[in-house]
Amino acid sequence: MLSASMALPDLSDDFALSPASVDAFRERGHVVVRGLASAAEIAAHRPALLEAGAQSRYDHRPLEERDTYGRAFVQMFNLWRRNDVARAFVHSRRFAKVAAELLGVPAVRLYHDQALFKEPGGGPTPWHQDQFYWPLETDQTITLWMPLVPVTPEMGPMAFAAGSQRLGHLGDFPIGDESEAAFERIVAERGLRRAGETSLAPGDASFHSGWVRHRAPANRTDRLREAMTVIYYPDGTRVAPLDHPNRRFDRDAWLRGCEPGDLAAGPHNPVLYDERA
Ligand SMILES: O=C(O)CCC(=O)C(=O)O
Repeated sequence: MLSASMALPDLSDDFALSPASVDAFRERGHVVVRGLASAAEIAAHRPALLEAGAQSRYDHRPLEERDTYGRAFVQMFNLWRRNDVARAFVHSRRFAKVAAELLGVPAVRLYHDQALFKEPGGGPTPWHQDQFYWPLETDQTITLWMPLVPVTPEMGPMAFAAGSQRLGHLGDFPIGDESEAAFERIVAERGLRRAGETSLAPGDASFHSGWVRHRAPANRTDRLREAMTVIYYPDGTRVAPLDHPNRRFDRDAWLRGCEPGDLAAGPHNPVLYDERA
């Protein structure tokens, strides 16, 4: 097991988030914050994140045998529980403070983390809305998506329907061929602006709202697109009704021990930033 005592760069300091970034996030439902972590900080954490990811991988089928969702990326959850270095990265106060400032809330909790590695030749990530899955009684959810390697438009960076978070929930579409077709139609019919697909350096952060429609193109290179995500919600949020199987799965996986109506504050949902503390 890797240990945090190995002179790991500290990710708890304040980051100077520009008011323009906050405005952009609230308007469009997504924003890129350049240099939230430095190249050196990513280099220091990456080996332990890769190790935790390898331990957490549950689908070992070759790319060709997977469905559309499975071909989009190799998905690995809750790396923070695998080793101290991954925990230090996912629990970063610096990252969490930026998430809280973008949401405009005093404190945020961890929902969960995911490593999303789009393989060489990996398919597109279909259009979807994250919050369809999440039994959280709030619209104020946010995901940090941070590459561990340089990501070019050919490798499948995040893409968005800008401002579409304001339309809220537009139908129960689990991620897959149906969500891709349905949201592609909605984006076209409503003339929503397509944004994103920009190159990112290791440590740049793309943040997006839980209701913004987003996708990612295929990885047309021979390089693995390594990205870490961390999902946050405001402290004080309650668990929403478990009104479909995806939400029951998510409650069992990420909000263990919490029932609808309870505070979403299970043992795996620590407060990662609190301006009142
Ligand atoms: O990494 C991807 O391709 C998609 C990520 C995503 O949809 C998310 O983080 O919500």
